[in-house]
Amino acid sequence: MSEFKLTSVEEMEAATARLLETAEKVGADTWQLRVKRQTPHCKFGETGVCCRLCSMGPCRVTPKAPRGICGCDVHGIVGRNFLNFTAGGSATHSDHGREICHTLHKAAPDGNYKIKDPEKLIRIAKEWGIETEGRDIYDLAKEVSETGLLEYGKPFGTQRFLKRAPKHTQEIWAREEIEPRAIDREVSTALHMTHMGCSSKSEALIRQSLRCGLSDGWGGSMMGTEFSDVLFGTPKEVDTEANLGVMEVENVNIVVHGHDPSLSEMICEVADSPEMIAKAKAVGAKGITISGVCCTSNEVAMRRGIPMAGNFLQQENVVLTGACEAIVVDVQCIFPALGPLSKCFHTKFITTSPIAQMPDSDFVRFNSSTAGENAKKIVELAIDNFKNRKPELVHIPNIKQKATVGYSFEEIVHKLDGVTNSIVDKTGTTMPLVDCVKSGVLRGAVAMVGCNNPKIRPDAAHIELMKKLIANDIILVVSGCSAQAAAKAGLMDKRAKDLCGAGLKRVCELADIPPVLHMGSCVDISRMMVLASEIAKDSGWNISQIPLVGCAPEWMSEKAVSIGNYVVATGIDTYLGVEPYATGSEEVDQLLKGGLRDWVEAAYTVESDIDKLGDLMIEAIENKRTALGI
Ligand code: XCC
Ligand code: SF4
Repeated sequence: MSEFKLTSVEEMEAATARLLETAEKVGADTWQLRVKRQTPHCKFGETGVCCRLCSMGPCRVTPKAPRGICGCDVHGIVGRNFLNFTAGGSATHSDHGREICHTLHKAAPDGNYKIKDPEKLIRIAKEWGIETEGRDIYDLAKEVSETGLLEYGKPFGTQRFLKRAPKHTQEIWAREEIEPRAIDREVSTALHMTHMGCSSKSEALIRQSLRCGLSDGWGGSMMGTEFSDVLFGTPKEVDTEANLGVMEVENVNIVVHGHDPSLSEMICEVADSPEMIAKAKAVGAKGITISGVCCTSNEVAMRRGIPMAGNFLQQENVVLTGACEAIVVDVQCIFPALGPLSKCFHTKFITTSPIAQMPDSDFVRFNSSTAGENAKKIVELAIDNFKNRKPELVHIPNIKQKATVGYSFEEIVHKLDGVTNSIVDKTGTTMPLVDCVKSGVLRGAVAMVGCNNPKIRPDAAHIELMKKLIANDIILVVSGCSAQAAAKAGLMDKRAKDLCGAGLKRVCELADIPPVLHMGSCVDISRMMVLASEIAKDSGWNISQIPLVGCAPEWMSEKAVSIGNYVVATGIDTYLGVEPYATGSEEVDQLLKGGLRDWVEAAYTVESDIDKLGDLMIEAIENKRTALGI
């Protein structure tokens, strides 16, 4: 085996710079150019003080004009904007979860979608009080998915999955009146509250932001994760690779991008068939390479070991290689720029969802009853396109790292069993992890998630923070584009244990894991909620007492704010590298960065100096240890 060395951010930037030369040659527009044209950003927008919720406006608050025309003050305007932003994120994640419920409903023994993890389905059915004895598994899937779909609009009660949380957390949610009811209701209530002439009290708006976030994390996202596992298998440890070098010059390259595994799973399935491979060979390719971008990539990497071409701000790079026959997208985080960009190359930009339709794309409507045919059509389009490559534009950066991924909650528990050496049987629990934290072998954990954002040097914050934390014996659970940053750097290679402090290194050796554990896509942050809950139950600590913090150093999307809200509302202090648009109101800002602690025992910290952000997290973890007396 060759010597292990991390890929530096500089090396990644050099690879990008080379691709940008191609962009210039073909006259392509790239995000790097658009950032320049958009800078500086609008200060009113950035601080959240602009309101355009009615046509008397837009109103923007300044010292000279402290209220909108309706009389709303800055706290109301900033609070409403924050709630609106959250509602957008919650709706998006939850609608993804709903699609998965529908896919599960369509599962059939002879259909496009089958059930790969029946045990998990039975476990959820029992959890929800659904009769399982003697039932046909597909019949059960129908009832469970229908029950799941009702979680979106049921007239009474609260989310079923809330019962997974420790008692103390459930009591907080009840006390603070933030238990999410039906998922769609929380989004509707949010939009109702922000309508002209409704709520303008910042406290009420932030409270609903938490509730709406919780309906995502403990509702829609959690169903998205759980039912994806039922359909496509609960992730287990699997080896893969990451960064642009996973694309293969002699193969037909299909890049899957977006979020919903129903599409990408089917593409992988079809592309693997002897029929398609023969077709690829017939056009002069050696085979077919599927790789991924963004969370869809995480989904298929976690379950199939499909390589990850890159994360959010690398999506244009895959086209710039000149070797991408098709970039196939479903929903979320897809740059509309891919349309015009693909026109500068031979690449087919294939949109598939009515929810994400874009100009300059080929629309192949994807639908769960015709999924097999749709996927076949897409793969064939890509194969036929191989001959249209322009050889003079082809350049795939020779840059990739090995990664071991697939750490679902179930897999983490399974791996932890390897660490157990006590007389008392602790298998099947998080106790080995708790013991390591108690003894100080591990100082704690950070859940690092989220996107890239050009406001932060791409990937640098993720990677530098991870390096710093593991050197301090802090283990990482990661998801989304943060996970891909880690994988590209090499931090998911088990050999990265050598970069850890002595304690974490020992844990990695005993459990045979890398120090940075890939837990999946953005909806899979629900896995982290389950992990935190189980640690709390096993240890007897409250979630807020666990030496654990959340972090999104390069976040950008509405979904990220929804996530932040449910992570904080679950009792986990959360550290951001980019300000949410809320600094324009001292009241809202102080609530988010401190006041929330009185409600849910956790709050936000925002720090754009990344090194300082790392220090603050380490300090918080150490403080939690001191408070526990460990
Ligand atoms: Fe999107 Fe989920 Fe953000 Fe990446 S991390 S840019 S939301 S793909 Ni979730
Ligand atoms: Fe202006 Fe009030 Fe209308 Fe907002 S709701 S645009 S602050 S008048």
